Amino acid sequence: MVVGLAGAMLALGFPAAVAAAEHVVVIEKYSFSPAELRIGKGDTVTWSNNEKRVSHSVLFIERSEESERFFPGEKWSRTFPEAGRFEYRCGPHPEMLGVVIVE
Ligand SMILES: [Cu+2]
Repeated sequence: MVVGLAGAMLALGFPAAVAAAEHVVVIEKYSFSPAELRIGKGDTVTWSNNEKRVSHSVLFIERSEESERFFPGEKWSRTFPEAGRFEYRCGPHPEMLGVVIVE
């Protein structure tokens, strides 16, 4: 029986190649939607400010890492190469909370 390379790799437990995905979190009415987002390693999340006049940022609480403030119609993206739980809030509006869970 002849087994192709792909079949042999599957048999050995190699995962099929999966392209990194893009996800969008909409910011509107002072909230992140979805507030909880599960993604895969290597995926990118883009936060899109859909407000009428207020700017926001994305501040990763345990990492002291904050985006620039971005204004209505603007976006900010980050890629997540490592698994983990990334809780964040808006810098200027601490009541705005979200989390990215990288699996
Ligand atoms: Cu904000």
